[in-house]
Amino acid sequence: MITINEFTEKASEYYYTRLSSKNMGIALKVHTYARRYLGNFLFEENFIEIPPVILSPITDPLNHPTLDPVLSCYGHQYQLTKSMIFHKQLALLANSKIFCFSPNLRFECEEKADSGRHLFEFTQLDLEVKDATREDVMGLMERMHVGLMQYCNEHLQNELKELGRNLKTPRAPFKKISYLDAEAQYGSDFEDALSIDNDEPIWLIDIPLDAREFYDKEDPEQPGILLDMDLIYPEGFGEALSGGEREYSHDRIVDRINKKKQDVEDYSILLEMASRGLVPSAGFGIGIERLVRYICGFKRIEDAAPFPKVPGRLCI
Ligand code: ASN
Repeated sequence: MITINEFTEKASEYYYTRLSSKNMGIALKVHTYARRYLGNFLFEENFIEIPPVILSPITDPLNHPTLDPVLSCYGHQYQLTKSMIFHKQLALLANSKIFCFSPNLRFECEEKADSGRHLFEFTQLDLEVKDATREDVMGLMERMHVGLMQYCNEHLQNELKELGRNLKTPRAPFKKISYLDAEAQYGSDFEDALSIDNDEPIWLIDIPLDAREFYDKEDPEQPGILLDMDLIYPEGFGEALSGGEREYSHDRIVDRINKKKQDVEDYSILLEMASRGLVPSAGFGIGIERLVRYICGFKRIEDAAPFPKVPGRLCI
């Protein structure tokens, strides 16, 4: 364990050098342009922006273990948001298309730092659409992504040149591969191989039930397979987003929580709301720092954030 004095000395040099570098100036400009483009795009599509939720008794259980930070407030237990999945579903009672630039905290294991694409605090653009299918939101993402690449090439020409980045604008529709086909082709650790092997973004679809959380909808035509998807960036940059159609009926949600061997008690508020009636929907979340890293062509995600939270490290 590093002492606070050692940390202060090392950290001040690290942050001073990075923050005053030319690349950080460019990364923050790319961040600004990307957020502005995405927000405007969704505004034009009649989406309503909802404010982020930081603390709640319910948050995304995720499908992999992370340390659960719990905070006691006014005698109640709150968690820090890992994703706003449930709040998105609930917000659809107010408006039929919603989005949020949502700060998330996921205390991942230290080894995740090696991937170059994990931070334990990050922002995702999380959106959800009432009565939409998976294909509807995939189409929305394709239009938004293609538009953003064009926008960056048009407005950030000098910055991309300075970084030596040749940012390709892909053509929609993007290729699709099912989870089981990807596994058969590349082995169980297929995400990197799939990303390296493609020079345009590629959809990973039909993820098996045990590989994802309980809230993604099971395909009635393929039991055990979910109506969900990831988008994988090309050139080895890995996962860009994940999303899907959602379970919204009380009994289906209970069944899926039980299948995951999770505790229905932990989701009593969600279940109570579901018994009053939730709406069918589909949506996804795009990691913003990963997006900035991709646009800039950086090797590591730290370079895409001014105050990156690297798993296992003390960060400011
Ligand atoms: N935001 C993702 C979704 O909409 C969930 C996640 O971040 N795990 O499916």
